[in-house]
Amino acid sequence: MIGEKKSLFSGMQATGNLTLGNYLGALRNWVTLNEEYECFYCVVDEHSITIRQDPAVLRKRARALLTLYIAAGLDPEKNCIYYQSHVSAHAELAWILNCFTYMGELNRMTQFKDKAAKHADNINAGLFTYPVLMAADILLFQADVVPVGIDQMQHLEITRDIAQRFNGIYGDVFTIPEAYLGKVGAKIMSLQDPTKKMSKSDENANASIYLMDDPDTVMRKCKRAVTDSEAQILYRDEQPGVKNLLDIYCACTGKTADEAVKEFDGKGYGELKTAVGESVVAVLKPLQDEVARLEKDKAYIDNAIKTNAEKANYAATKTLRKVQKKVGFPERIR
Ligand code: ATP
Ligand code: LTN
Repeated sequence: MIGEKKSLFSGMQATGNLTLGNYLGALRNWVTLNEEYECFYCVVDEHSITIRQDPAVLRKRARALLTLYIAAGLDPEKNCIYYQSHVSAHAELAWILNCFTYMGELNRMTQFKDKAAKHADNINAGLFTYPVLMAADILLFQADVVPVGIDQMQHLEITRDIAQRFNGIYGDVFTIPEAYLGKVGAKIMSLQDPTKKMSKSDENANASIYLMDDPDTVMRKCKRAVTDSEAQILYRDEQPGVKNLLDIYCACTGKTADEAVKEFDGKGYGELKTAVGESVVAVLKPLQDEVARLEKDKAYIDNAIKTNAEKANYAATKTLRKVQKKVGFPERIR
C-alpha cells in the first residue's frame, strides 16, 4: 500500500525490440490499472546488463521503451514511469536482500539456467542474483500486485519467500505481493513455431511481429505464418498455428474466438492471414504514430523522466530507510 490505493509494480527489460506478445500480453493491459492502483512501471536497465550490452544501444532502447510505455497510454502524471538506474534504492535494497537469499534458492531458478546455457561465456554473479534485484524492485514499492506473465511466476514466488523471511525476523516491513495474471489468450505464440511463445530474443525475425514493424512487414510475416494442412479454421489445440492466428485476431479486434470462427467459416488460410495482418496493423499504426509524435517532444519526455524519478525515489527511499534501520545500520545525522 502506498497512500490510499493499493500499489502495483511491473517492469520490462530494454533488451531487444518489443513484440506484439509483449504488447498484447502485458503493456496494453497495464493502461487501465491506474484507477485502482498506485502504479509503478520501471524500465529495468540494471537487469539488462546481466547480459552484455552495447552502451549506446542500451541507452537508446531504454528511452524507446519508456516512450513506448507512454505511447501505449500510460499517462506519466497518473503512473510512475521511470528508469531503475535513476533510483539507487533498487541496488541498495538488492544488496541487503542478497544477504537473506540462499544459493540453493537461486540455483533452482529456471530463467537463470536458460540464460546461463544461452550465454555460457558470461555467467556472471548478476545473472545469478537477478531475482534478488527483481525482489528489491517489487518490495521497495510495497507492491500488492505485480502484473507478469506465467514465465515470471518463479521470480515472484522467490520474492514472496524473501519478503516473508525478512518479515519473520524483523516484523512487518514488506507487503507480500501477489501475481496479477493477465486475461487468458494473452500468450501469443511464435509465428514460425506456434508451440513456442513469441519472444523478442528469437533469432528468426519472421517468428515475431515487432511493435515498430511497418504494415508491409506485418502483412508479410502473417502471410508466412506456419499453419497446418487441415484446411479448416477451428479454434483448437490440435491446430496451434491457426489457434494462435485466431488469438491474435481476437486480441486485436476484441472479438471472441466463437465469433472469429464463424466469420472465417468456409474461408481459406490465405484470407485468415490477411485479416489477421490487417487487424494487427490497425492496432500498431496508432501506437507507432504516437511514438513518432512523442519522440519529437523531447521536453515532455525529459520532464516525465525527471519528475517520475523523483516520485519513485521518494517512495523507494522510505522503504529502504526502514529496512536499513531494521538490519542495524547506523542512523543518519541530519
Ligand atoms: P526475452 O525473449 O528477452 O526473454 P520476452 O519477449 O519473453 O523477452 P519479457 O521481457 O520476458 O519478454 O517480458 C515482458 C512482459 O511481456 C512479461 O510480462 C511477459 O509475461 C510478457 N510477454 C512476453 N512474451 C509474451 C507473449 N508471447 N505473449 C504474451 N505476453 C508476453
Ligand atoms: N524479470 C522480468 C522483468 C522485471 C520485472 C521486475 C517484472 C524486472 N523486475 C519487477 C515485474 C516486477 C522479465 O524478464 N519480464
